[in-house]
Amino acid sequence: MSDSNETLANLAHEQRRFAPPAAFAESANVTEEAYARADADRLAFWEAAAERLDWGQKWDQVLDWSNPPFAKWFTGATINASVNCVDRHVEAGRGDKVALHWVGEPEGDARDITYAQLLDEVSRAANALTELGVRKGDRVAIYMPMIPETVITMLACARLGAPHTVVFGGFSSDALASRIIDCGAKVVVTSDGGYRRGAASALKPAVDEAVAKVDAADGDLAVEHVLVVRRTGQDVAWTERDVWWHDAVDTASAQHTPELHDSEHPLYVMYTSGTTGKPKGILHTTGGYLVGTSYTHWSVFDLKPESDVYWCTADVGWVTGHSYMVYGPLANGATQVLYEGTPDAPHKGRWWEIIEKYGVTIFYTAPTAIRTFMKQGDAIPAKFDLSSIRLLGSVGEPINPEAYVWYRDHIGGAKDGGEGVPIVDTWWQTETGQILISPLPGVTHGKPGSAMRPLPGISADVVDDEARSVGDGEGGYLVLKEPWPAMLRTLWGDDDRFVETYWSRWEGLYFAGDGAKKDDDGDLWVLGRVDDVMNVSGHRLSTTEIESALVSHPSVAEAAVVGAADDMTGQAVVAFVILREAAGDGGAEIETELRNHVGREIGAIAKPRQVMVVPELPKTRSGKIMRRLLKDVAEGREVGDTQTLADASVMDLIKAREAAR
Ligand code: 6R9
Repeated sequence: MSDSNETLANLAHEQRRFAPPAAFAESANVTEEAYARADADRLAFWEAAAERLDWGQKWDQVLDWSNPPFAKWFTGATINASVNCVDRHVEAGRGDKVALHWVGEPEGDARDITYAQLLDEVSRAANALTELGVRKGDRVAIYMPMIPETVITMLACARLGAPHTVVFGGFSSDALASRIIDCGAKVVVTSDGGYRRGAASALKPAVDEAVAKVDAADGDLAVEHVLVVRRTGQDVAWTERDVWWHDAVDTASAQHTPELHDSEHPLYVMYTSGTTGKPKGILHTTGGYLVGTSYTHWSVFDLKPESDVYWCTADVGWVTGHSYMVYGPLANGATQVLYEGTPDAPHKGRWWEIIEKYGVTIFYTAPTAIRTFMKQGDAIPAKFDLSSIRLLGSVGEPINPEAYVWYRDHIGGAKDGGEGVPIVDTWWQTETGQILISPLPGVTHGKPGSAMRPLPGISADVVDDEARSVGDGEGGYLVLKEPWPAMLRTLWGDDDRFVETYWSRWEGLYFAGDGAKKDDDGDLWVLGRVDDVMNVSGHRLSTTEIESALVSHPSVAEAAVVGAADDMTGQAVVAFVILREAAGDGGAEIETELRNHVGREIGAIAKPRQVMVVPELPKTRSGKIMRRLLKDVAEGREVGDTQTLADASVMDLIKAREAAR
């Protein structure tokens, strides 16, 4: 990717730097010392992190890397993830502490759950699942809205050693069926429905369809039971394999004696969003995963369990919901918010209202959400008291510098001369299980758009086509050079595909699939998937960079850029933009103005051939733009598979806009 350097260099003109506030740095959980300690002895560093958890048998070996790329962490040790997330806090006298401030979408529908109550509920659910025939090693599929029972079911499965697979509630019955079949789940846990955008939506019908598809599929697989939570009270069809949660779980005993599992016992399978091809079942195991997620949750978010109120807005059907809503925070004994609905129901200030009400101190969300709020205008968050916030996080995509600065100003208190709170831009993947690249908020200064440095104990680098480490100011591929505790162990049932997908490009290196660059200070900028790199007249251009240039224009809230086939230039830049509300329809000259703006920011070569103003962009539930679909529009093709879109109607809106041009 060396020919991309001329355009990559443009990002380096970002000069803003934000040092950690002095008071924050003084009391931070982790200081500079951690990097030196990890550099001196990486395995001793992770061994010390493991001491933060409760184990049965201790390990013989921290890492067994004798059969790469198949890692084993904390070999010979035994542990129970559910005990670490629940029982041990109750045993330590913190049973009355709130674990979950659950907030339903309908106003006033909320429930606080203490660690002691969580222990009762998880124990009951573990007993009920046992009663339904779930044994250690069996798989359980979870297809639920964001309600406490979802977290309870995950922890109950972990307690039994029955790996769960959570399928996002917005996915179709086909997607659910293919996941059930791939991992051979024998029980499905669901609800009648949930609340989203002010209305009750249904879930059970999709489960019924999926179960019928599993029955009809080849092989002897069958879903034995469907356990159903009554959330909305809507009518549901009922068969003899269905069981109500309130019949099975509420009546079960609240005493459950957990078994310890091997450190490498499977904890869960998470299917990646599957933007192309058959979804991959990412397998995470128990001991190393819990070490990696709990340590990074404590260090990156500077969690003070006694005083913080933490809120991660991710859906539990995404890996962030697993690592930084369930396992990391609960292992650390955090108090957190769990919100069922969408940010705009019943009004656009709902998230800020929740922050004010619960005094949220640490807030973790995605760039796509931040850009939506930018679009709606500064006045909405300004109506709420957000002064409790002391740390902000971002995950899921590169955060455009403008979005970073807006986040810091309007949510992090830096507007009107305020000091502002640290922002952690956290890079990681479903596969990595834990955050790998991020500032440490009491140590690293923030640089808008850069994820900065690998965390202590992590060996990441940017390399060229020959796997040579690139110099400062140069771009290439993001790789990991050493194993880390929460790494995926394989793809469920497909070791060959695991090796082929992640470890075959260069000997001994994990290739993350992302392009990145080192700036002149050696800090890392993740530029997005390498397949998002365009080639225009022989120049390599990154979609992220052009998108950031567009978002830096005062009229633009969001942008997605694709490379469309072009007779003259090979590929041409086509941009889709959403305007800020204050910009109205942008006026007749908006397209020319935005093309010129990109020309000024990056260079004439990056000027879009075409700029389309659209009302929405097609996104997966985790907020990633599905550029593949936009490319279909840009190249005038029939739009491909929209199965994993959070909202499938978006493509109709975009096509209608294109037709009206
Ligand atoms: C946690 C999660 C992983 C891909 C990853 C990269 C992108 C995530 C990012 C980021 C730039 C960040 N990504 N965080 N890019 N800066 N802070 O998102 O997992 O859904 O598996 O996606 O997301 O492209 O490779 P997952």
